[in-house]
Amino acid sequence: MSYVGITRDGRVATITIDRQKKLNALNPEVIDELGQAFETLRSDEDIGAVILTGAGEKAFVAGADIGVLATMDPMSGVSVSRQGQEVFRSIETFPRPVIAAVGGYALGGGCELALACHLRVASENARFGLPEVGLGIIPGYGGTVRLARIVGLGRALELTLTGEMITAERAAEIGLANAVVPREQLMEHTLKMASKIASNAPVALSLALESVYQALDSSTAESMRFESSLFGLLASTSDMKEGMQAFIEKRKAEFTGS
Ligand code: CO8
Repeated sequence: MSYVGITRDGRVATITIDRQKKLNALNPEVIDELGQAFETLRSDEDIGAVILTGAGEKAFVAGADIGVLATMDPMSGVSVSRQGQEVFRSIETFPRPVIAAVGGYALGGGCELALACHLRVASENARFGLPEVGLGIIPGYGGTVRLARIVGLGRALELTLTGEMITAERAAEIGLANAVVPREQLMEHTLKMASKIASNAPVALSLALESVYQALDSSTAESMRFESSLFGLLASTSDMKEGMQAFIEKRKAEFTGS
């Protein structure tokens, strides 16, 4: 792949978008490769968590490629938006936790990409924003849907309608970033978080994600029933037996993902 790379460190995979000349802006090739990268890892049982980041010191992703957007007609606008939405949805529904390591600008489609991840760690120099309305468009990769769920309606509307950038510190205050760390510690801190997550029972991680996201689209009663079913299902796993036995024996659990 030309713009997207995958590296591994134990049970953590890191996917890096590298199109630094354009601040990692998302053109159709980048989006396509991003989809391929997550597809490659999806069925890999040895992966317990994924980090998604942007190469270079300046940007996570500075948005969709404005040069490409400028040539859109109504039909290609819909197809470009859907292509991104599908890939971003494959990240949101990825069966292991995905953490965005945001080391600079996360603007427009880049902010939307971070929103599609399950968690976000930001460096102190990171900037988040949805500048689309200043370009005569709206967020088109799920940002109008996901941002309000994460930061609440009022704050989501403020960001969407002003188009203004916010600092990493402000992003943490409103729950958009889960943590803020110095730039030089970004990858180390995120890897530590990902490794901690990946040391937990893999099936429990997947079902926790499924239950939380399913609840966003269902009634309370339905969601509670779904949660109970998944809870019951976990009683059939050897990882549940191992987790509890390890606690009783005061030792570290050795999970197998079964
Ligand atoms: N698209 C294309 N090129 C970009 C983008 C982008 N989003 N962002 C930066 N670049 C390019 C610049 O044009 C420049 O290229 P060149 O050197 O060839 O001129 C290079 O990256 C470096 O950028 P700058 O020189 O501008 O760097 P600065 O440090 O001066 O500024 C900024 C950094 C503030 C991030 C500035 O580059 C900027 O404002 N970028 C655009 C940010 C933006 O508006 N993003 C939102 C784009 S719209 C969007 O994401 C819509 C998503 C939904 C789409 C749905 C599908 C239809």
